Amino acid sequence: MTHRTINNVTIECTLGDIASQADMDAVVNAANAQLRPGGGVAGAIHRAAGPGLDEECRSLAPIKPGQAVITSAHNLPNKYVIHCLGPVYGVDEPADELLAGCYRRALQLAEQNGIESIAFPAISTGVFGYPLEAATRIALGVMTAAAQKLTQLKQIRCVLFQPSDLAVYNQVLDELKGTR
Ligand code: AR6
Repeated sequence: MTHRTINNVTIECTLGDIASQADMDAVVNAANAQLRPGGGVAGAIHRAAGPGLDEECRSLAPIKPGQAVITSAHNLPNKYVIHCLGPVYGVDEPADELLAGCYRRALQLAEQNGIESIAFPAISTGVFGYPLEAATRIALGVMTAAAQKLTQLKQIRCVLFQPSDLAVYNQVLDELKGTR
């Protein structure tokens, strides 16, 4: 697993299913505005969490691109789910700022809730069509910058679904090592 450590915060990249990260306090959902079960990450998270999650989400919806909300994790093996609405590429603008906002807000919610470990999927890079490499630079850029100031979070895991996506994450994380 490729990783780097900044200010005692480990950022790591791995292949896997976001709904099977049993050792993480929190997992992040690539949500839709209504916070309903959908395909991809949202489908996997809601399937594993059970109907209680859908019920809890109803009162928190709708959310806007760039926003994030936190719920309990129900039947998932975690304590919390942080639901982020990424931008639909080519529709929600400025896409880069909205995507960065998702990652920043999720990290802020984690800090406020005493979360020590969190797993992120590659938000917006599936159904929402954000090009993976550009999205990766934003995700890892926010994480590496935020790591300098985190006090609660100790472990940030990027969970990729495809080996080719993991290779891009690893390469960008490697490049960032040279810049800080
Ligand atoms: N674990 C980790 N990564 C996954 C998983 C999984 N189980 N499944 C897919 N991915 P997406 P978005 C990867 O479409 O683009 C939903 O229907 C996938 O390969 O889940 O933000 C919602 O309801 C891709 O790289 O999220 C929304 O309507 C990345 O996760 C909409 O899709 C994100 O893919 C959100 O679209």
